[in-house]
Amino acid sequence: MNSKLDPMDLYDIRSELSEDEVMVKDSVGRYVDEKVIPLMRDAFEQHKFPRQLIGEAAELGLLGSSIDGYDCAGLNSVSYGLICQELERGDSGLRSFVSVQSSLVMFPIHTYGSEEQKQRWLPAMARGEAIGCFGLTEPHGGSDPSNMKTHAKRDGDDWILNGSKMWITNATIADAAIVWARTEEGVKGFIVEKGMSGFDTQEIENKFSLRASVTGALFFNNVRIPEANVLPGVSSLKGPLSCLTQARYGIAWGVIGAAQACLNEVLNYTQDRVLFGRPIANTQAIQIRMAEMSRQITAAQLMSLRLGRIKDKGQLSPTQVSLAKWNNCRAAIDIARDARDILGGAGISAEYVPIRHMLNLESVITYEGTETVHQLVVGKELTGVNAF
Ligand code: TGC
Ligand code: FAD
Repeated sequence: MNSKLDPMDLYDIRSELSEDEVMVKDSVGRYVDEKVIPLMRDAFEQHKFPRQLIGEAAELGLLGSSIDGYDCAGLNSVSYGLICQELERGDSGLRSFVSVQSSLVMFPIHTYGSEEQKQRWLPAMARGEAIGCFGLTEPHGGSDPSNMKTHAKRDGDDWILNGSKMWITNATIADAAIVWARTEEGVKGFIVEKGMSGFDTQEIENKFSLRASVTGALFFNNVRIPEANVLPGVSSLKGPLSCLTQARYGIAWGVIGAAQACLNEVLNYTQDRVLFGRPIANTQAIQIRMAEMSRQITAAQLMSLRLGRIKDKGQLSPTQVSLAKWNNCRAAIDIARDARDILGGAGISAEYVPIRHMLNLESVITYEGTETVHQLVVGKELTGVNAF
């Protein structure tokens, strides 16, 4: 590569990072290059989440990394973003695992849980000894969680939970599911433990996307939940939606990694692919397409860094997260699809990364709020009118 600038970082975002943030980025980046990337092609083809990565991610302090105390690393939000970016450069499936464990399971326990719940779950989850999942989406429509049917009723000191959740990352491997249910006192979060009577899970097979990630359904048939397993700190939809804000923030960073992996692949490939007597990298059309990828990646990097700094100041608005989740997922999926095309027929082979990232990004642009949901969140902010 002849570029004097770093082709993955044309605006030198690295120079805007603190020493600690650079250290996090580099150590996770090395881990991904050495241990993750060599596994992901097979994992994707075999439709298996490589569970050996859980212990390694835990050892690196990547699980619940933003939490202070409880054996967690206590890193800032920019560091969490960089972790997501590096992991997703490997595969969206691994980033998904870390997003769910950190933002959707440990975050609500830390933010809304009792001290006893925090002591019981957070250190074990940080060590990767306990795995969590997050149940919000239901089979009849995930975009509108206010229409949830899953419900719980008090019965003496316990609650009785009924209903089902669909499309749940980690569903069948989780020791604890944070399940959001309607109650007479508002929407509450329940810690449903593996093995509780009436609680069942089922894996969703034959996915063409996020194949290196476990996705499943959760079923609750009169599951008796003790009061000690109810998150005491929240009784409204704000509870689950605030978790989504954390996870969406990480995704906005994460997809940059997937896009970088695709750009890197075509930068190399087009130097060696000789057509009509010259490498295709020397043609105007290919250069414009790769320049376009670089433009989109740079814009996404700037957006994410700014978002992270706002978040670290405690001034983040969910609308700002929606804008970045929308923008960056759209950029990444467009880049992955175009990279696939630049590889020609080779682009459909798992030997090259774009098709795997492209297929993964179909999930990433859908989960944590579809593109339309985020567009309407921004529209509502601009106009004051709720158009959902
Ligand atoms: P709305 O009336 O707007 O809000 C209800 C209350 O919640 C507050 N709120 C938020 N708080 C924090 N973060 C957010 N993003 C928030 N959005 C809303 C809001 O201020 C209000 O508070 P209060 O105090 O006034 O009561 O609620 P709505 O029912 O109109 O919903 C709006 C809408 C459509 C944006 C929301 O339902 C939505 O975001 N829908 C999309 C659902 C979604 O994203 N599901 C994701 C499921 S989890 C997942 O996909 C994991 S993938 C994991 C992986 O593998 O990485
Ligand atoms: P729907 O809500 O039925 O949407 C269908 C279409 O309608 C979409 O195109 C949507 O944009 C559009 N639409 C919706 N509202 C409007 C409107 N007002 N105007 C115009 N168009 C509209 N959920 C969890 O709770 N936990 C998890 O761990 C989790 N992991 C996931 C992992 C994977 C691999 C996938 C694919 C999904 C996961 N989800 C999870 C679910 C995910 O959040 C939902 O798929 C997503 O929120 C969309 O819900 P839906 O699939 O029911 O689509």
